[in-house]
Amino acid sequence: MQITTLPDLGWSHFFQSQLSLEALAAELPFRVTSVQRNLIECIGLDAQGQPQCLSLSTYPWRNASPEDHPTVGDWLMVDKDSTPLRLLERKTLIKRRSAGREAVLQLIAANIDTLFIVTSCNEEFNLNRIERYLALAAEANIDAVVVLTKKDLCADTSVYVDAIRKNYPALPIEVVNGTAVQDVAVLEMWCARGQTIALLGSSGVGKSTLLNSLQGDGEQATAPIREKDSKGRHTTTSRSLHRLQGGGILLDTPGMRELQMVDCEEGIQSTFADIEQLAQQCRFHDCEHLAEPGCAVTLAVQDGRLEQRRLDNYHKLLEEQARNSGSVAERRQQDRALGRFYKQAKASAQRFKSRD
Ligand SMILES: Nc1nc2c(ncn2[C@@H]2O[C@H](COP(=O)(O)OP(=O)(O)OP(=O)(O)O)[C@@H](O)[C@H]2O)c(=O)[nH]1
Ligand SMILES: [Mg+2]
Ligand SMILES: [Zn+2]
Repeated sequence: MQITTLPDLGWSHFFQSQLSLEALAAELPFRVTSVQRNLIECIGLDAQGQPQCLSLSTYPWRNASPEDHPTVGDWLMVDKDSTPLRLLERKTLIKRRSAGREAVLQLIAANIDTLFIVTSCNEEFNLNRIERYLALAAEANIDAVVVLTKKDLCADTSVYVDAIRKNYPALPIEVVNGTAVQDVAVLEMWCARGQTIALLGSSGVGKSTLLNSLQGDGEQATAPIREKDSKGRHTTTSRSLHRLQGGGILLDTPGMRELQMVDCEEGIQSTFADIEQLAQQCRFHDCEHLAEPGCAVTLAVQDGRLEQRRLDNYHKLLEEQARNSGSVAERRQQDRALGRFYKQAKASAQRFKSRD
């Protein structure tokens, strides 16, 4: 598909308004399409307005905190010699605590307009996981759509739809056979020109299959899931942006084993707004909804208005985000202190040298 203008890549007034007249004359915006360990791929228009891909091996602010590093979906300003200058302010940002022991932030994507939460009508389906993704979207202020795949392999998809609808009556849910081009057409209303959509979901749910069907002639690799437990084989291994037939931009992601919440308190609170509302009727204003007398939340569980599973997940996600936010903040401080130490060491080495 031809790229002739920046809105074809998702450019909008939000980004344009961050540029001075001088910047508009001297710099060019490029959209980050993939980030490998030491290589950032971007796409934009050159000074003549022709599409151009850039591969950047470095950028001047490499030592900045993790949140300031380029991630897929970012807009990067470069000068006429293709030297990266700075990132534009993001409209939205999806992040997690990185997998592994180190308490560091990992950016998943920037400037996403709609999140497709992909899950399938089989054993993979899990309400706790859907709530986790919903909280992530809510925190980032991104509209979410649940895409239920593999309807062709399921006798009754209404069980899955009803389970979600029960707590989220207004949430868009689309049930599709991801391998059928005519079926995924229901998703096109979110995929118009200028829109950026991200796919999130476990390995094997059919994210890359959706991409291929939405592209018409997509070539993203896909692979069958394991028969015994419906688990995927982690076929996609990195995040990448793709242009769709309808004009939108789609981010395919690898199925993540672990999507640990960080800095996500408000997102969790709005995802569990029913619990937050019940909590206002608890006898104690600092009620933790565990075993306190006069707790309106546990009462709702007892009389069947609230699922115990949902309350447990609410507690779990809040605890997890508090723990991760604390350790990530601590790590941030340590990094800053280390940064200051290096700076001082460098300055005194220079002073020492200039005395020679
Ligand atoms: N019958 C049927 N098969 C599907 C559907 N969606 C995906 N598949 C199949 O499921 C398998 C896994 O699909 P992928 O698209 O590779 O899954 P993924 O989510 O990209 O997985 P990772 O890249 O590992 O994260 C492939 O064999 C697809 O053909 C569907 O709606 N119906
Ligand atoms: Mg894939
Ligand atoms: Zn309570």
